[in-house]
Amino acid sequence: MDKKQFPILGIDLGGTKIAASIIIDTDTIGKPKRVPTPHGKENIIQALLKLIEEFKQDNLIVGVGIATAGIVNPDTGEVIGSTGNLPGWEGTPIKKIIEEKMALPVHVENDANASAYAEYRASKFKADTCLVTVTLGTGIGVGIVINGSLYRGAHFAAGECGHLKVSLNNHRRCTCGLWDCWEAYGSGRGFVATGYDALSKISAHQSKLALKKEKLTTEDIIEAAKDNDLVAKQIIETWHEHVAAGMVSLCHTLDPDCFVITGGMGKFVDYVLLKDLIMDMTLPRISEKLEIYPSSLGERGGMIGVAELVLDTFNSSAKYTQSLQKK
Ligand code: BMX
Ligand code: ZN
Repeated sequence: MDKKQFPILGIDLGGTKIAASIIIDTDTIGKPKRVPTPHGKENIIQALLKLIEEFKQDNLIVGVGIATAGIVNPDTGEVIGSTGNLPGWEGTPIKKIIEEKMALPVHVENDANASAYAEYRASKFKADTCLVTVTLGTGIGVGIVINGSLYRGAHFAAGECGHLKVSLNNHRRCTCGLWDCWEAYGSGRGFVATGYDALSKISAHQSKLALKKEKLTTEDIIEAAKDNDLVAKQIIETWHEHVAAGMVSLCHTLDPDCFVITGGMGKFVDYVLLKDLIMDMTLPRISEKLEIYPSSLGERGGMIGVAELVLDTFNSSAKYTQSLQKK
């Protein structure tokens, strides 16, 4: 069988949900299966094992790729850092645990890195020098592809840009324990926090959102904005300013060809507004030719990217064996 045709189970483990699908030749087969991310390390491991078992029953699988939130050492397949978005996940040797239980080769990668790899490999965007994906989800994850390779940093933490400091006010605490991280403002959680901030100053006759003061959701705000609620529209605009703030820092650090926006909150982005905000706050040399695109792969990016990384490990070990045989 051509290695491209090897069926790999790709799993994307985020702070809110786990999604999984069989990947063959860089595409998902059928509709991805989704389950809510359970609380705590043991429950997450059990959920992963259950999903893999279910897929194994109906499909031939030759490897498993797990794209997880958290800082990952892809060589050992261990989660070496994690925020409160996945409490207790730090220190989990996922590769070892799953390989022992399932007798299948496993590759583990940070979720945002896996998405960036998939978007780059899908080649829908021109990015000769640097492609940056921004995953707007429970947190904010960033994946950086430089000259065609994933950039992971000296401690595998490159792209943990959700924790860029975007304010000096000590106003919002991030789930990582630091203050005023980008994701405390620009993620789905940050969006709702901005909503609560806005609602603290208004009454029900100014916006019907005030009735949701006890339990506000992203959908409440989006629906109210569709009904022309001015407070909801302002919350959405402020969220765009927050998303832009971190991207501006990334522009000045990396000078990318393009950004690709992924994650559950990506569908709420107004690309014209976001580009305008970024241009206003970025040196002209950098922003003039900068492109910002919606993801070409949607929620499937993480699974596809990590499945491609599994195949890469097969290819590099095959090359290693061949080189030994030649000696
Ligand atoms: C957090 C961090 C990142 C992750 C990002 C997006 C943890 C558990 N997560 O900044 O590693 O890439 O969130 O994660 O440390 P998601 O859950 O929104 O997909
Ligand atoms: Zn943080």
